[in-house]
Amino acid sequence: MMFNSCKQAPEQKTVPEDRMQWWNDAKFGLFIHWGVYSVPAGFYQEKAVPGIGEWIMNRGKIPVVEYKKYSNQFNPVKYDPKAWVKMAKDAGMKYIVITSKHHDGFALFNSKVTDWDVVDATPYGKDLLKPLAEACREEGIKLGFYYSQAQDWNHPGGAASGGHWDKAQDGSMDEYIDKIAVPQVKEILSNYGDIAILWWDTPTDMNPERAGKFLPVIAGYPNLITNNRLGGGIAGDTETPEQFIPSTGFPGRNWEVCMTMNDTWGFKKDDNNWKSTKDLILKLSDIVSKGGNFLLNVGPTSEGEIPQPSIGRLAQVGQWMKVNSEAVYGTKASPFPYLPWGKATLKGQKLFLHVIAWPTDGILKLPLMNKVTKAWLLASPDVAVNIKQDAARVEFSVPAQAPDSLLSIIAVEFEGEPAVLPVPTRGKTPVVSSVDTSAAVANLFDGNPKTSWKPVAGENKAWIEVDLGEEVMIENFSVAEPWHPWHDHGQEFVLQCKSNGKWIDVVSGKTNGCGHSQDFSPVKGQYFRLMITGSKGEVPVLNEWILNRAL
Ligand code: H79
Repeated sequence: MMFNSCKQAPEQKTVPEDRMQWWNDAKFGLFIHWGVYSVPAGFYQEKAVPGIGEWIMNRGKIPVVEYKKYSNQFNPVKYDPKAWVKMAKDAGMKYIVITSKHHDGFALFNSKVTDWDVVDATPYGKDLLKPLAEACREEGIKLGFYYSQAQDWNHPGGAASGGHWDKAQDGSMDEYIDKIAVPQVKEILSNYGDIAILWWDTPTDMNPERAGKFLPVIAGYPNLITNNRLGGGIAGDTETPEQFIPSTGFPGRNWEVCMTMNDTWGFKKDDNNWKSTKDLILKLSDIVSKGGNFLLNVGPTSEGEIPQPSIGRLAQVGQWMKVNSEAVYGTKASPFPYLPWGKATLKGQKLFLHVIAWPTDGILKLPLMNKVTKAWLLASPDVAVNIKQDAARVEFSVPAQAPDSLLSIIAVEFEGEPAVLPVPTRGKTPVVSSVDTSAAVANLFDGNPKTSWKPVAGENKAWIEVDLGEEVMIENFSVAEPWHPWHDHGQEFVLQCKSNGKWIDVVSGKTNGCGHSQDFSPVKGQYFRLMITGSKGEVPVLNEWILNRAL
């Protein structure tokens, strides 16, 4: 069998010129969160425990011995890994990442270093990863393992966000890493054939020394892709915005949005807050238009069934992908900072226009300055799309009706390198109410969403003013912010434009702390000002402030 292929000495392996190539082309993957938490499925002692299902042990402060009893009911007799892989493939997904061990410490594989695994602790008694690895290999789907390296609420010494709640959890974290985490990472990387991705999570209490213990292990797998969550200052290969789509991409970095289809990763029987198929397709479109990947989650039950609402939605996404996947796979980020009607992706001399708001007048405008040679609908390549263009833009005559009720794609062939007007705020030097020494104001306009500006301590309400150098018609405002959704760090803002020497409000609202993008009726102006109020009495923080041109 081919299961030994990873055991070769590292120097025998060939490293492709760009080991991220397949991952960058893939764009769409399936996340699977599966473990003992699917037994309580959101309920402890008949009471609903709020929050994400796989966190039930932590949020419900369930004692170790009691939580462990759930494993007696973890019996996934309906587990059909071939069907799971086929479901992912039919949805247009190119890779799968599954929780080999989540924060509850339970391993879905046969681990020699613990009894807290599917083989030793459940009536099912069989390794769950092996048949999945085989099915993936047969179908040409890449397989990755999620591994919770720091948090482990069952092995003594493992970290717990918020601290331990049971004496049984106490112990040395370094010993836990030496005796459990590092050996288990060796197991998952060597016992299941080629593993494409190792997905770390929540680096609670990690430090460079602890993180460093994993590095020699993963160094043995030069093709392995790892994310940025190991901790200890290790950057990894990918940025991992969780449960939100960043308002900009990450220049110079590979990135992947992971997201749930309802509100939980691990199965919860009362979570029916499913995103619509259309919403999922628009999210995929938004992500790929910014150059990222989409890792979309399912949470199987303890019987081994993926919830029907997930299966149904993935099948519908797959129908859409059958027609439109050319606009997804192997594409690069849109060259347009902003398009009022939708998104775009780029592949060589082709642009794909993801038209969310289909034009009611049959004319779609594109602010592209290159010569366009051809355009067609991906849904019906034979329908002629007429092209008219001047120096500043192209106009496409399209059918009155959108060809796809979910999201229609127009393919466009053009000559040369894409020539597009830059973001009007890029590289400008704003004037601000104040600047904290650690956070330069130029960071707002550098196109890098990882660097920030903030005012001096105590200035909860701050402002920023920019001179665009000339009058520009603006119809969208975006900011990048440093937080994740669960931080709940909304910031209030008012965008103003100077007109005849007076500041006039253009648009106001509140962000969610993960970035914000808002359209408004176009305003023409040279001077814009953003009033921003920090969340919960803190100073505001912004990573980018972008004004986008009207078409
Ligand atoms: O595996 C999934 C999540 O379990 C894990 N990452 C994804 C891929 C994750 N761990 N932490 N978080 C996500 C952030 C969420 C934190 C919260 Fe909480 C958990 C908010 C409420 C429960 C920790 C405990 C913070 C507040 C209370």
